[in-house]
Amino acid sequence: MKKICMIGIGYVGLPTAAMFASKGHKVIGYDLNKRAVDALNKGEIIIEEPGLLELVKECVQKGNLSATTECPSDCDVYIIAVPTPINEDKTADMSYVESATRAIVPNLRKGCIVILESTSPPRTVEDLMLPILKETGLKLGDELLVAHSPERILPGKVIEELRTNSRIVGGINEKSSLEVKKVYESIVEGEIFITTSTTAEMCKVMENTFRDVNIALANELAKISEELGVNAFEVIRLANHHPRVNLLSPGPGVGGHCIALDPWFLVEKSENAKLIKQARLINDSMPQFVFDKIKNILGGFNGQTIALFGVTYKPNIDDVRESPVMHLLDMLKKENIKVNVCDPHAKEQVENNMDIYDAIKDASIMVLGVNHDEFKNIDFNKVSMLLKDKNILDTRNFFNKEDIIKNNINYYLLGEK
Ligand code: SAJ
Repeated sequence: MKKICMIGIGYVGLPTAAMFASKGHKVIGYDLNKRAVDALNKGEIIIEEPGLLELVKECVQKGNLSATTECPSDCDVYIIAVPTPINEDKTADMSYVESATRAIVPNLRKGCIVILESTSPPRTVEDLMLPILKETGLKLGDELLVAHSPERILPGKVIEELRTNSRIVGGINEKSSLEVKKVYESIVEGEIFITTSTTAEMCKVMENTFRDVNIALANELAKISEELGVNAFEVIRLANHHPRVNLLSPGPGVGGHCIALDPWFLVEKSENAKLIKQARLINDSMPQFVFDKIKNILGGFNGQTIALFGVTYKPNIDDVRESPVMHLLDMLKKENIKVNVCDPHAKEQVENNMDIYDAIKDASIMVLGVNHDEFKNIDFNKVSMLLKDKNILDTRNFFNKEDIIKNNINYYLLGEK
């Protein structure tokens, strides 16, 4: 059993730390966010993730998991899971990785392991971390083992995916890869593949880029379908019966702290990343596209009320980072209209968060931004009575069209004229 320091106890670091602790390792979370540290020490969490609270509580009670705002000095393994956001100019902000690496330098001794989990532009371990780690005076790859092992967990299914997903371990040499593989073997049931640190970095960024480019294709299909008078979702449903076609779903854009950001790491690194850049721009254009559609349906903005349902970046989570519906909300707020927001998950993230039917009251349109489960059984008869002008725009193909039309509400769908 190892003593592990998890640097960063956010969406990735905390569940990973808890997972290691549940297997008997002694894990200390190190984070500058005092709120997160205090919560963890009480066996509480400040994010929403199914199963995480129970796991954290159990590990804290057993004494295997704790947190601190000071970098601990006597650990065997240091795992860096800090944010890698992007700057205004779309270049990577690597300051958190850099300061985390600097913070551990005084604490590293012979035999220690350093793992970068944060998604990072390819060559980060080689070009940013190794020069700093050299300051320890330890022989890298021999006395100090270093690797990149990217997290690939899907928010909402984090606990399950941490355990069952396969994992890539990219060491700076074979000895590093093999030792780091052993660390993850205690929590990962999936296969663990060994490669170089830069290949591992490239794999992670390409996985999210693959998804971004495919979503961009679906979003472009939605735009073209509106022009040509077809229903994009019907096209996708039918085309996906082809054995080698798997079109994804259009929507109000791509959010989250991963897919909406990571492809820019490649754009920054290479002028050849042309398709990747274009895909990013297409996905980023979707809030404007939805905004224009709403404006069109209403015949312009002049003091109406809009009921906006769901603002998180995807369903059934509380995360609003890079959420395209939050961008849409900001755009709508600048107009001469009132926006009633209803999001049962983003309780604290939006002001005046309303209940379902309070939000609809006197609105001229109900816009579905995110398909949370709570919106599954909406009573459209009641909605019809409460709406001032009877319009619904579904950006996710989530509502039952017949039910809406039956209740004398105009039905509009993203990807259909
Ligand atoms: N989206 C669409 N259409 C789709 C699918 C998704 O518009 O057909 C949108 C969602 O609404 C959301 C965004 O894309 O706004 C991203 O959601 P997601 O569920 O595809 O992915 P994330 O960002 O929650 O998690 C991704 C995952 N990566 C891949 O699936 C390749 C996850 O495995 C990674 O661990 C995670 O990024 C990460 O941390 O990098």
